[in-house]
Amino acid sequence: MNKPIFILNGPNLNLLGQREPHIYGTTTLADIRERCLNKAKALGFAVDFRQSNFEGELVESVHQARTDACGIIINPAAYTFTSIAILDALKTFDPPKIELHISNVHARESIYHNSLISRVATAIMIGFGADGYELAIQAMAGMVTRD
Ligand code: CA2
Repeated sequence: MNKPIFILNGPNLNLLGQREPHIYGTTTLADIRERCLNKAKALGFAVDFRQSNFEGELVESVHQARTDACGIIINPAAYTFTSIAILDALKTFDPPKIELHISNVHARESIYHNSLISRVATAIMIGFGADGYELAIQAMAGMVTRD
């Protein structure tokens, strides 16, 4: 049995579906979690799905993933553009890591253009809305199985 895929979500994503539906859609994070569990199960994987508004907590999840996860899918939200701490933590995680954004960050204001996390991501999933999570799980399953 594979180790679980860690799916890590950054600040404010707990509010998904409640504000700015024109950008982030109407799906809640609880809905996304449910969809992720089902998608992973169908592919023979487990998922450990987390959200935190705290940078250090996300760093600690990455540290835990070093021993407990087969891969990381991370939507770092605003920390994408600011967090050298998360970048450094991800550098210590060798298996596949997918950076994910619900919205197409490149079509938005320039503050959303320069991802620090992309420097170390194995792959990037951007702009597919909530579906991006299931697409990333599919891609992750392929990468982990090939490795
Ligand atoms: O599109 C994404 O997934 C983002 O990572 C979301 C972040 C944003 O800073 C990134 O540039 C792109 C923001 C998440 C905020 O989530 C909210 C949810 C509901 C209402 C307001 C914000």
